[in-house]
Amino acid sequence: MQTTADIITLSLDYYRRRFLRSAALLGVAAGARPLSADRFPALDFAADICASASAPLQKLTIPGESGYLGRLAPRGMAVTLTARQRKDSRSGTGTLEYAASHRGRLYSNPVLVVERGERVRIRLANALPESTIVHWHGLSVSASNDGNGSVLVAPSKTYDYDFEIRNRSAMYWYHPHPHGRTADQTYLGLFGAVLVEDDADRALRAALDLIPGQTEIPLVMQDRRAGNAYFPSSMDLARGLVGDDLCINGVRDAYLDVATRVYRLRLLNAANARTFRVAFRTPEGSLVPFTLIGNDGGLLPTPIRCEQVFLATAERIDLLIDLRDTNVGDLLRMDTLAFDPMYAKVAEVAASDHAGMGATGQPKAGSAHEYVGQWPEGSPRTLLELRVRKRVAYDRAIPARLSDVPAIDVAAANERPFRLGFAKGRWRINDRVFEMGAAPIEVQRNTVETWLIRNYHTSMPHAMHLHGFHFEVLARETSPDEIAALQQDPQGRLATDFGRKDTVLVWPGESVRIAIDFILPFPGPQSYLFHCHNLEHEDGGMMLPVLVV
Ligand SMILES: [Cu+2]
Repeated sequence: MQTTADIITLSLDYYRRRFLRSAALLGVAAGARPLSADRFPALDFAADICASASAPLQKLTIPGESGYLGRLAPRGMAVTLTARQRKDSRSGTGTLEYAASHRGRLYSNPVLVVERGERVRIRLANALPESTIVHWHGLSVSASNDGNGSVLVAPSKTYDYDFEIRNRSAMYWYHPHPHGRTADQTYLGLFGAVLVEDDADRALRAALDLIPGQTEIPLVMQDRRAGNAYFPSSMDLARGLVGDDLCINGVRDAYLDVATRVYRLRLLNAANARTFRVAFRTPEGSLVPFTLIGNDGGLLPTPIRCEQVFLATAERIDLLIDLRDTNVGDLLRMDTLAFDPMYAKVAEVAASDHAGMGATGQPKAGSAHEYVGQWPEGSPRTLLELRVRKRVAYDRAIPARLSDVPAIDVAAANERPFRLGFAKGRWRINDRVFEMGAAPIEVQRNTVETWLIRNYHTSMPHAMHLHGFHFEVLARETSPDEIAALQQDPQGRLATDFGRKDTVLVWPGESVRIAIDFILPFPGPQSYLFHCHNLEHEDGGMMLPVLVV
């Protein structure tokens, strides 16, 4: 299905449109910045890379009760999120933000803390120079509250969301979803988290003496390049854009002071495209096991002892790291381990395309400039350094049971096949590229379906996300060896596959079968989306409309 010619023709028109719109969002006159090979003058980013390599680590910002990623509990009050240009641009946060003011406190990209069953009223105010909309990633809301991009909010206009929290306790998140502009706006800094709380979550906190902001810490992760601009190359559009530095909670290259006890770390991968292979290591490199307790859909039924898990774009993991056996002065590193990014086919062709341009001097489709990354996908890096500073007494035990997650009854389920692949310059689902208003996949409400998502062996990994519904991963088949080595059960499932999910990474050559209960309390047909959450793929049309009737 995929040919060299297909990949080379990643449309220059498509790329040029992206470029001009990005320039517009940055307030740059498009005509003043020609599309040329010197888009990234070498000195610019070389200087920044040197600085970050030699600079000491910075203290991690732990979100507090205001400010960047501050915890904002609406408790029935309406909250206005203003999408706008940041006034105090820091290198780790991008240039855009969701600003909010609540009970006299100011927030930037607030973490909304809500209770299961709570009614939430949010007004999105658009102070950007272009249209936007907010998608509530993982929340089961009606189509009009989902922010699926069918309705956009024009500059200086507002949009009102009003929904009930129907989901289990977990870390959900929100980000823009205007089709074709999602990658730009998210990369430039528009994202935040939603923490849903319920009895299962409170029981865990009580059992382990966890205090949010002290021993329970959200880690909102995004990889960024030097400067504050989104200018993907043709290769970036084909593979997904990966940055050169990691920012956690808006801080580049961070460390965290800890004590000799159990910490709960809640990771959100808000990167456009990067996958992490999360592990903990001593400075000597030995792996230190941790306990996975949750994922996108909340707490797992039981804790799982792990040495490593993959975390794809948009996925979340909830983990416990036990530091009781460490000593004051010890270091522990949360790393991403090396892995094969499995996009060799696209990479080879895009690279040869670029070489061809150099040889002939003639511009070819999608080769307007190339970006030489400092942190290629799959290469190892320390994400966060934990510095043991204090000895404390701690004798709590991790509960053996975390939550009840009943299996979805698939006895009467219809199976629906999906194929992920590449043709004619675009990533596709079932050979289709998304178009607004195109015929959707139609699903009967209150029925159970199984979806078999098959990824071509010549493809690359795709993080598939369904709006509006959580699903159960039933099985992984024909997984690549690197993935199969991490299987937890005969169905080929990984530690992160248990419980419920809203995003699942499907590797090349792999088939993932999921079950979805399309129970829907909202009247009338509701339109959702099924798409790859690699934001460059999504904006390029790797997305299908799903209509639940
Ligand atoms: Cu993809």
